[in-house]
Amino acid sequence: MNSGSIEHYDVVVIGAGVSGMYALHHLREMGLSVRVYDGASDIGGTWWYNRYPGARVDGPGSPFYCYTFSEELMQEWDWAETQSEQSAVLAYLEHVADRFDLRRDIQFGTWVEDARYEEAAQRWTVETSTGGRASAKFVICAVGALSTANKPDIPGIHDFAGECYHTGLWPHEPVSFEGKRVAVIGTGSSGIQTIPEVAREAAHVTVLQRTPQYAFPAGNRPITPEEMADARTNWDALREKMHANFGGFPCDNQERSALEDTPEQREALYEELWQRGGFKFFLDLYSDIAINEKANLSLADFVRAKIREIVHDPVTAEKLLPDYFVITKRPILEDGYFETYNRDNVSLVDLREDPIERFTRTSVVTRTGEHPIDMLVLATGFDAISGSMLRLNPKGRGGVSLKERWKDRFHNYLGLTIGGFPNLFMIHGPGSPGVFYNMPLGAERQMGWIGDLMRHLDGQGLGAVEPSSDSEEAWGNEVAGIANATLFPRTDSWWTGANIPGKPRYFSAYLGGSIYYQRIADIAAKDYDGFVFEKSNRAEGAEAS
Ligand code: N01
Repeated sequence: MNSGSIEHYDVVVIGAGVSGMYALHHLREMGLSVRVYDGASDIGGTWWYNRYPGARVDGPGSPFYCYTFSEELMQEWDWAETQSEQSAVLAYLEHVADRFDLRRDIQFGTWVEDARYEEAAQRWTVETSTGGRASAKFVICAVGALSTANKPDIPGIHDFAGECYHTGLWPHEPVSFEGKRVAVIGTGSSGIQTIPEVAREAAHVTVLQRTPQYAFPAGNRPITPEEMADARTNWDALREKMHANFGGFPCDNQERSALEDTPEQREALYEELWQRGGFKFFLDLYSDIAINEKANLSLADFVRAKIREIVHDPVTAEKLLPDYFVITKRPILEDGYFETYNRDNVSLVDLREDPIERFTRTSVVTRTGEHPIDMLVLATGFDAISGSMLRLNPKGRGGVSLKERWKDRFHNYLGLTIGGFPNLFMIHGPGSPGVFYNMPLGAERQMGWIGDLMRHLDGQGLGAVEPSSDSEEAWGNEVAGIANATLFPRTDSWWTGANIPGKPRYFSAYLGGSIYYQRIADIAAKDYDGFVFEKSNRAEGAEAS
């Protein structure tokens, strides 16, 4: 494959996380030559990086947060707990890499520093941090929806001389909190998983909270051998159910409005779900919690009452009460988070009334005082959904960069393709259900669709495909239309880009996973309606591979 200083492939895949790993497997099955690049030293993506204490699957969890493409894989892998810890998910992904011999086509420790479309050749050229160059007809961006760490720019933060860690870039060596005064910024999923773990060891934990959050009991428990056996026996039916479900999990879609029930009936359901715990809380809820303000308030009030009940100190409890529409920020699963505030070694600073002014070498200074600290944990999240694509910043037709193209809006069609960037595909990009869907299954389904389009191109002697600007605009309107019928866009969140200063602010994910997969299948069936194709510039048989 190496001709001079440039290597030729059919496809370059960027990222060896859950999506990139599947992309590699699928493309190989199609008989294509593939090179995968990843900056990390092994597979896993998000699961490789996010090793902070308490990191666990905080979605519907095992055994259904997994690939579905291989019956054998399902049959042979045992999951121990419903909310698998990070090391268990990584062990599973390592098993997948071994079983399908993925690593031989992955170049680790390698960042793609430039990806550029060569219009005459109808190919992409990529340049890497290790000095390599590769050319490919197709590029798949499996760069992760939650992988570009958001590090807040707070005065003096770089002067802080103690240990400082971001949850999404956690060290591989053990971190000890023993006897230390630790400040944690951030109370999203990562912060809420980390804080109780740190508090168990540290001398003192100061939680610096900007937005109080609704968090729900994780309900983590062992998966019994009978449950695993059941899942295996009924795998085909469960997989079918996953395909039909809104979020890609084997659950029934809910159709009942919260307002059909009396307040007592609602309370009883919320209590039952709260006691059971787990992400199924949201999947077994009423259908209109994220749509109807009154329905939403009924659940928000329920959770606020729970926080008041759990947290002993009423002043602290009051600071912990969220005031946005429940579920309109990513729902969080917790394990002893609110109870942590009953410990003597934990204090809460409400940054809305007492903001951070600066860091010194040894402390964080807020408006009302100075907090001496030995360690700072940044649980401040990610430049989500679009951030990793922008970090890659491919250059499309005419050398136009993605940063230019996405200056005001993340233009795309089907969440998979971008006008002006022929033959480049995204997995879990803006405009797709991405983070609103079971991500391994979503990666399989998106990659399957992309693979079919590649086959279509090669079968028809076509050299390039990209969406028309009309289809991008119509898709953007469809995504916005669905989102605007809900309460989601009315809350500042990483879903709306509000966590990153200067980022275009709007809700960019396609809500309604199963509908999305039907939509993209229908478009393929209509000869890829909305796409513009270009004949191959190469003489027949001259395709490099
Ligand atoms: O990030 P987040 P995360 N000053 O953006 C605060 C997935 N996940 O890493 O809410 C002060 O949710 C910010 O405040 P605010 C999951 O989908 C999965 O926790 O913006 N505070 C917020 O409290 C999740 O939703 C798993 O006002 C600042 C926090 O930092 C997603 O990843 C585990 C600040 C960031 O919360 C992201 O979760 C963990 C500033 N300058 C996460 N900047 C598993 O399944 C930010 N904040 C294992």
